[in-house]
Amino acid sequence: MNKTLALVKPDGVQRGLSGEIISRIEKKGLKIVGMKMIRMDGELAKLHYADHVEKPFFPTLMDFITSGPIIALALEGPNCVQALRNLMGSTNPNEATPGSIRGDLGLSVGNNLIHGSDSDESAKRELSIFFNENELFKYERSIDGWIIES
Ligand code: D4T
Repeated sequence: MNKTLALVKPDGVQRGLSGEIISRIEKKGLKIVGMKMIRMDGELAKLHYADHVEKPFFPTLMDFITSGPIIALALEGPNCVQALRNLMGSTNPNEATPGSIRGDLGLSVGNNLIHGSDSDESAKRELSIFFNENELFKYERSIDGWIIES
């Protein structure tokens, strides 16, 4: 089964929205197979956002993402990368569809509450940054038959 990485960003934790965000992920049917609270440092931020290091917004992004604790989630489910991206909504909350996390809860691109891997390849790379293999759980949920077509 495919996996993806979600991060509740510092604004989500500070605003007391971690529960709301994680609840939406759980209600969708995605299975949490790893979860931890950490504070990213500059080195981790550069590794995670390697594609953005040269972008003009990177210094602001770096300050923001290292400004407080985040919650990292390893998620599993069919097409979980796309499922999570749909739940999140567009990068800019002002363009995100109502009903999505960013569309409902955010107002600015620099404070957009949640990260989700954008491809299976990125998910693999990013999960290995935040989780060791032994921190990822394998377990069955009795409700899986009601969520996942066999
Ligand atoms: P992440 O990577 O955080 O899930 O967001 P997205 O995948 O939706 O968007 P992204 O990689 O293009 O941007 C990463 C991160 O940078 C912030 N950002 C982005 C910003 O502060 N200003 C900007 O102009 C852009 C494009 C928001 C998300």
